[in-house]
Amino acid sequence: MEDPAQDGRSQLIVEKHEQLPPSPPQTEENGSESSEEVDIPLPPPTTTPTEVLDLDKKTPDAHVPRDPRLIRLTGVHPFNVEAPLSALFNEGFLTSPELFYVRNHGAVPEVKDEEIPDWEFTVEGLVEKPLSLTLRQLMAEYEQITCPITLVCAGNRRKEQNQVRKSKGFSWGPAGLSTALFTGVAMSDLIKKARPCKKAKYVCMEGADELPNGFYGTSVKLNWVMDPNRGMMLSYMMNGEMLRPDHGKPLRAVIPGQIGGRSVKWLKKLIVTAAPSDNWYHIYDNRVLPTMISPELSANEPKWWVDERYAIYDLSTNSAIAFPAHEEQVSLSDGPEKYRAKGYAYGGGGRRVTRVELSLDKGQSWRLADIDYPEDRYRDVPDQILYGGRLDMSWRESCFCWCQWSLDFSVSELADAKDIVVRAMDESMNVQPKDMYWSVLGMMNNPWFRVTISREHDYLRFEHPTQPALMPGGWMERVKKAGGDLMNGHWGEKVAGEEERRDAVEQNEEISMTKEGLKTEITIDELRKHDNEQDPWFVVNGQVYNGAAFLKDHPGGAQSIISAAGLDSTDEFMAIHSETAKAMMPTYHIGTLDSSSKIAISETPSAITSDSPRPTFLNPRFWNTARLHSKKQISSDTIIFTFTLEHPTQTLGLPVGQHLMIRLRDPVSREAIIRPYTPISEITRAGYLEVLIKLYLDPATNPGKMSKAMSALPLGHGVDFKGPIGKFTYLGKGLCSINGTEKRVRKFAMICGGSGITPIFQVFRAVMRDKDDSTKCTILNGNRLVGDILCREDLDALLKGNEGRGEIIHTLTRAPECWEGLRGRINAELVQKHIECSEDTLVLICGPETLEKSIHVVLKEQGWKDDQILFF
Ligand SMILES: Nc1nc2c(c(=O)[nH]1)N[C@H]1C(S)=C(S)[C@@H](COP(=O)(O)O)O[C@H]1N2
Ligand SMILES: [Mo]
Repeated sequence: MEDPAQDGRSQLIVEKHEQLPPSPPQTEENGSESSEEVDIPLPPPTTTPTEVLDLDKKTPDAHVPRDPRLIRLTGVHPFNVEAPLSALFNEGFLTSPELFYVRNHGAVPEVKDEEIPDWEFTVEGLVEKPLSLTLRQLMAEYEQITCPITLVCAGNRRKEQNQVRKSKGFSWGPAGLSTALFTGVAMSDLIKKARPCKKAKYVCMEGADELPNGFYGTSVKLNWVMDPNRGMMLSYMMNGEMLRPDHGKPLRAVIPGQIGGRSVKWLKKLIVTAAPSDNWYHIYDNRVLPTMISPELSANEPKWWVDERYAIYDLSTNSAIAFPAHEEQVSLSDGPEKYRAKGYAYGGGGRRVTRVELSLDKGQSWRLADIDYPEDRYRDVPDQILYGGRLDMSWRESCFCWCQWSLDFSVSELADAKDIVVRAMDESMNVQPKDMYWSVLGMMNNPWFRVTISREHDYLRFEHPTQPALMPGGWMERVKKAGGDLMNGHWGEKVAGEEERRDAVEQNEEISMTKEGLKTEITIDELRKHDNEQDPWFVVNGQVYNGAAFLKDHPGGAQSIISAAGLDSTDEFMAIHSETAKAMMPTYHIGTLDSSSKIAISETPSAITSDSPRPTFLNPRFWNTARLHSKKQISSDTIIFTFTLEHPTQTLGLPVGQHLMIRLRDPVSREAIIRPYTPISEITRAGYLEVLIKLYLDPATNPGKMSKAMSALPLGHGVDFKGPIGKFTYLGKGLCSINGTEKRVRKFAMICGGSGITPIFQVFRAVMRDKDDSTKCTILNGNRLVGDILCREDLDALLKGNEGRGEIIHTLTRAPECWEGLRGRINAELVQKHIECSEDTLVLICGPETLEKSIHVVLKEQGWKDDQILFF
């Protein structure tokens, strides 16, 4: 046999592969034909990820570099991801491999580049001539073809099903599909060569990924494999590059027009059989069981799973709206008059999408959208070799790819509408249904895709049905929270005569914050006159309060009241005050804003706009926006979020010891989520801000709102900050300012736990950095596990050269055996031993409420006075 390495084609492929990142794709002409201009869509620019993300380092996929933009749908591992819908759509017809959705049932098999040509696979079972061959042989001995194909996971859009009723599947948004130019060999060529026996009816496939229930495997029908119109192939190349690890490196099946689950990756075996695959994943995955089969029934009666009629092969007709995007805003006052809605559609089994229709009146009337079928452009060009394979399209009529639709609306008609719905129809007049067909695996979800429109101030706001994964947001969640029944045939909107679902409505006792009988009306002009320190008036929920009498006693410091003077501070107030604090409010209530002032105040700009760049970022009275630059996981539940400030030379403007507020909006209720944090980045650092945040995401303990919102925050997204706040400032050399009064200390006793270290860290760092100063610090840091100790290396580094001044004592409640430090909680004994009560010592405490309370008691017993103790 000829040495395959001498073959021009495989040579070419290897060359291509070695150029990393790949060069922009080119087409190569077929020797005999003259070169002609090609007018076919070519892949978008691509950057091969080269870094293994920190997240993946502790998983079996620690060998796979990935793109951080992908949204993880099943935690960190296994890797199941989709791109943000707009990012996917904006890539155009073809998707770059790094944004291509991934569905991995388990760990990615590791295959080194040099092992690629020797990858072995077999064709066996009911065949006369079983084959065993290498990828090198596949590339050298068979005809190579290239073809654009869209893969779609059967779970695409499943989050909508999960909103109606939890299915047995994780929550895909509408970006569980991607398109690439696949190069390889027609599956039929191999099967023909192996010569199937008469009884043969199916081709089973098996991958190299070993899972809890065996290797991943499934089957397709043999007569479809042999049908050129079905286009099934074995592929090793995607968009002109060898397959990347997540997509089956080095060899996979590509089964066009059918659900992605049939396109087995890391392909090792083709087995020709008389019956469908008995692989566990073929039986218990990729099915649409009848709608009345509940999760319980399906678990108790296995017969539902083995019924081949419920197995999914061809995709169903489907479509979605990409623009307006979720939470997109369109201005009513100073934007263009037209808005172009855009989205995608696909059919199943190679059937063409022949119309896409949109409605602004819930389906009473429809308009035809324009459809662009980029796939057709490959059929029109002369025969040629693309990426070493013959572009195998000129004769094909099957449509294996998504198409893009668009339709122009006037902004005013959008303003009059409540929603936009889209539906697609294929060439067999198969149209998407209005209502969802719920089933236990939540697959093949394809009802009309609906985006709601709401008018807010002078813009329109759009909401998609859901957001992928556990990300909050979408009208389905909102409707459900408001007690709507999503399956009532009207997307959960109230219809006349329908009973409200009481159980779903959250009912909270409201605490009254107004003085009974008080009728005084106050205008915005009067309010604004009181933007001073002597008589600070502020507004919460349209009510006016005078904070003067409370300045000294305010636990958050006088400054935060003064900062709110003359302003509406509803969001911050409601976000950070306890019920006890709210109950105190009637005492300070002095009147109600009159109705025109209420409107005026809600239009107060939230940030000062100025032309010259501001030297410092924070402003105590107004919110300013910084953009999320990156996230770095530093422990199992703690992430450092880095934000970029407005310009590279801007500093934060936060004195040591003070805090800032972070504001995010709950995407569903638009309610502001505001929490105080102390950044961990250097106070003097320009251009950036780093905040360490512990995330409480355990579904068992009701995930925190802020945690959910922060973890769902995409890179590049804006977050609002305001500050500084806090009654304590460290001025340096032992000098502190507490509520405006200066005090000199010789020693700080710092007691903290968990993420309570962050404000302590700022002060500790400032003290330790000052080399010609004698101020001392002792930190008592209590945690559960070793891994829970935050910033440990940074803390230790600060001790260097400060022997005798700084001391850090760790104690763990769940220490491993090898732990040499202290064990147990921070208690009276520990405090007594390490912190001596003295006039010139100040205790700083920050940690969980239980810790703060118990330490307070301990300190009082040991003779400390309240003015020596400061709670951060
Ligand atoms: N070996 C193997 N093949 C597999 C899978 C898998 O987990 N293991 N997942 C399947 C499913 S359900 C889908 S939707 C597609 C996804 O292909 P992609 O990750 O390249 O997008 O791969 C299919 N092939
Ligand atoms: Mo899938």
